[in-house]
Order: sequence, then structure tokens, then C-alpha cells
Amino acid sequence: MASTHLGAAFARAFGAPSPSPVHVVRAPGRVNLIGEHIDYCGLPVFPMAIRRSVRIAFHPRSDRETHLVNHDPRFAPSAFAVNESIPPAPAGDWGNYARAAAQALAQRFPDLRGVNALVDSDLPIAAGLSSSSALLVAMALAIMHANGVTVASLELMELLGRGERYVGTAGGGMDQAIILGARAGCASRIDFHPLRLTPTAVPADWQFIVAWSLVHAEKSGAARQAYNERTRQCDELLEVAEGGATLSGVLSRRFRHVVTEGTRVRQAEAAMAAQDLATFGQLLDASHQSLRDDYEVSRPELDRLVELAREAGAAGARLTGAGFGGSIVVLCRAEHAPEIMAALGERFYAPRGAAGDVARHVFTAEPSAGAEVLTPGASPE
Ligand code: NG1
Repeated sequence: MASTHLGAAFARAFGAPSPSPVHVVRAPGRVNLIGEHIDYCGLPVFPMAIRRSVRIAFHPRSDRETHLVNHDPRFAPSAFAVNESIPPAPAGDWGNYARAAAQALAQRFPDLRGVNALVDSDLPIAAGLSSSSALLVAMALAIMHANGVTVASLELMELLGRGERYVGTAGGGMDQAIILGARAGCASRIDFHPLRLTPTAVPADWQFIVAWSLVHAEKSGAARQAYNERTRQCDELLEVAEGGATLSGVLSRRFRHVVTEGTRVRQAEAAMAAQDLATFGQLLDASHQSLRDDYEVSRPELDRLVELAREAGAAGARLTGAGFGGSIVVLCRAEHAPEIMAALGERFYAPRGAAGDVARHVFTAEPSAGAEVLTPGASPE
């Protein structure tokens, strides 16, 4: 929705605001190109932000209350008072990402006032594209803008990375960092400890495609348990390795993924800088194999999509995000994108009765800028 329409939807939900205009904040989703399930081990990752985004039209309130209305009627309105200990809504409630943002900021700044906020998104949910972190970041920027407070970029990434744990996921810091710090036209290597973003231009004739597996990776459900189990195993790995003992069984496979994936991030960054599409593609393939066999976070639907993309001429493909469902990312030369997308439509979506929705499930991902508060009346992209 363009900003002007968002403003009108805001007025329908909350009445005409006065005296100041409604502002709009945009926070993009992200696709992680490579470096999966290693951010919480402190190893570098290599994502980019995409055009699809969460947008929030907001207006400051004079009290601490925050009232949220979602343009998508599947998500019921939500309200809470902004303070340093906000009781959560039931697990899985979308409003918890807004609560997470508000609580993290309230712990940093006393006496914040709340906002009325109309939320809209064209990011698919539970698709591995970080719609939840985009909502959290957008909400944080809205509250900061409404209160006239600022936090330095890297500090905000860390604050919100920790803040998202409010929802019960022991996540790494990749998503909040790229959503806030992405540069248009680039992917970014994110280093942790200390946090740092290093952009690399995505070559003009490379095309990334995202395709959804038709399986929701609900971070509020079983996928959360599986995700948190992986983060615990990583802590265990470090303890065993530090103690000098030998790893065996499941832990040794998890370890192999972490180590090889870390190496692939460096190699992929170099391949992108050298515009070496074939090498980048091979690294995507190797990453998928490692996530499937050693880290065990894939699913048959993701494996099938990856296989079909390769058969259709992709340079490489892999699951992206936490896995357990969600999406794959595919790399190809720009001119091959239409035929690869058509092949996925015919061979993956049509047999599953989803031919009519292919345009929603498969899209090209353009490297986009990070989150921003837009000036009133602006209508980006
Ligand atoms: P998604 O794909 O949004 O569930 C999660 C974590 C990332 C990272 C990836 C796996 C959160 C908010 N996001 O992403 O930090 O660990 O899994 O690489 O926890």
C-alpha cells in the first residue's frame, strides 16, 4: 500500500490525527543468502534486505498506551501500555513483536509515550523472510520517532536483537541488523562481537528468487522448539570443544555444519565481489546439503524446490532462514529468472493445487535499503 493509502487507512482506524501529520515507517524483510544458523554462534552471515516490507502509519499519543490495528483482518487489534515490563499477549499473538520493541526501548528511555499504529505488510508470514523482526524494527522506529529519541545504529541493532527474545526465541542478531543496516543494491556481511556490517554490491546481472515451500515455519509453534534446540546444541558444542573432549554423533554433525558454513560465508562474499556466479551457486548448494544432512533443518518440500530450481537452470539454491518450512533462495542470471519461475510453477505449485497463487509464492528479490521513517506524503517504490 502506498503511504497516502496507509494514511487514509490510519484515519479510518483512529480518526483524523492532529495536530501533526501521520508518519510512515518502512522496515524491509530480508533474505539470508548464506550463513544459516550460525549468527547465534557469533559467526558472520551474509543477508540482504528485500523490497517487501512492513509499513506502519503512526501518530504519537499523549499517554503511554499503544494501540495497534493490522490492515490484515486475520490479526486482531492489540493494545498495551509502554513500560519496562510489558505483560505478553498469549504466545503466537502478532502484537508481541510490538510489545518486544516497546519494552526494549522503555528499558533504555524512561517515560516514553505510546502511538496509534496502523500496520500493513506485503511480506509473507512464517516464510523465513523475517516478517516478525521487520514488525519489531518498524515499531521501534515509530516509537522512537514519536518520542524524539535516537539510538546509534549499531546500538539499536543490538538492543532490538536482545529485545526480540521477549517472544521466546533464543535468536541471533542477523535479522535486526540487516533490516536496520542494509544498503540498496548490496548484500552485507554481518560480523558479531563487535557488530559490523560490510556491504558488497550484488552484480547487476545476478538475480535472486525466493520461493515459498507452502509450509509455514511458525516460530511460535514447533519450529521454535526445534530452533531453540539448535541454539542449545551450539552452546553445548562450544563447551565440549573448550573442554578438549571429542564430539560424536549428532553434535559432531552440527559442528561440521557450523564450521563449514562459516567458511562458505567468506568464500561467497569473495565470489560476489569477483562476480563469480558459478562459485556462489555451488556454495548455495553446499549450504543446503549441510543444512539438510548435518543440521537437519530442511524438509522434503524445501529439498524438492531446491532440486527443481537447479534442474531449471539455477546456478544454485538453498533453504533460507531458520528452515522447518519457509522459503528457498535461488541464484541465476537475470535472463533465466522467468523460465526458472515458470518451471517451479508447473512442477512444484501446480501439482500441489497452488498454481493460481504462484505470483504470491515466488518472486524476485532485489537488494534493498534498510528501515526508514518516510516523510509524510512520500510514496516510495
Ligand atoms: P528466521 O528465518 O526469521 O526464523 C532465525 C533467526 C536468525 C537466524 C536464522 C537462521 C530470529 C529473529 N531470527 O530467522 O537470527 O538464526 O533463524 O539462520 O530469531
